[in-house]
Amino acid sequence: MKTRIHNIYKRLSEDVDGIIIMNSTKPHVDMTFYYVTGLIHGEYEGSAVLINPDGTAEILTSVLEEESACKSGLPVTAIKKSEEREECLKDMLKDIKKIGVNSSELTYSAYKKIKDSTDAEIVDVSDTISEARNVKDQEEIDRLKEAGDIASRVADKMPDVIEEGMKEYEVAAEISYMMKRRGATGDAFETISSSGRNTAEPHFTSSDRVIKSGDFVLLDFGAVYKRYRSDITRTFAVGGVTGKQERMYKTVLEAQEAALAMIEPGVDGKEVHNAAAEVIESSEFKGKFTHGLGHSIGLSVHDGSGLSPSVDIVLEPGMVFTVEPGVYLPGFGGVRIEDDIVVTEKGYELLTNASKKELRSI
Ligand SMILES: [Mn+2]
Repeated sequence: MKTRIHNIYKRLSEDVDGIIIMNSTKPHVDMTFYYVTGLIHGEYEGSAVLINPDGTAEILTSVLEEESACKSGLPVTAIKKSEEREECLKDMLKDIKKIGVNSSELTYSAYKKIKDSTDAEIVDVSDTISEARNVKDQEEIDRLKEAGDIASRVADKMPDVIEEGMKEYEVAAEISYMMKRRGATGDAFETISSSGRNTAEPHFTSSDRVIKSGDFVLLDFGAVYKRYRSDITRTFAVGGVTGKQERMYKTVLEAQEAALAMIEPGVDGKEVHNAAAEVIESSEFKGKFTHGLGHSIGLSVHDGSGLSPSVDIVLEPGMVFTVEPGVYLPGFGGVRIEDDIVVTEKGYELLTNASKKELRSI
């Protein structure tokens, strides 16, 4: 993991003597902890890792997770009683004059613990950490591919699973079970399993609504594989496809294709969003694409960046994003098609590959 630590340090705009990643209680566990240690198993609540400019690192954790933490190959200090934590932290930080923290994931109470343990100047290096994490290495890409593959295989099975009369939450439960049967350790986020008019709400999650003929069914879900996440959306029609449903689907698919065609190193992320937005804006569904085109994804489902009019980013090989245009008609329904991609030297590669050419009828 030395390379990852060097990647963070080489992107810093001001020098620091160390960077401390400090976790609180779940969900306030900084995924950067896993990024720099390479660990997969363990919760690491209340744990910390200090990373140094020379690429070395040391872990502070509880006895409970000592054995797991040692798998990183890094030096581990295990705390037996919580009273020891402050002394251990003081000792860890004793030679440091200027220390970096990841403010976007650090709770205020963890910040106070750091402040009470050192006289060092504390600086925020969260932008640098986010930039470093945005460019994935091969091991990360391999895991993202597996996470994408698990979700894609489940997406392709869904038309056989969904039946009229099922409730939205039953479909969500099937997805979760099917992903786990294929090697996922969990859902990448709370599954969106919406039907009928609920599909017009982009972040609906799921309800007890019964799926019936004439509905759209919109499924947005992802798998976790070795801590890395996928995110895919497919939309289906129930009991045949109407002309309007077909036109919505075609427009969204065309928007996604226009965006994908833009993706290569050196391109501004806003242009990728705009390519999709232009297709929708020049259609009968003008004004109905109401969110950014995509977000970066990795150890977190929203990994710190995105393809949207409000984010400044120039694409580099190794960046991973979702590409997810949608059209939402309140009271009628919505269509979204989402895939994950990795930017390559020449363009992009899809990490999800479920079929999408046609609006499939269930
Ligand atoms: Mn997404």
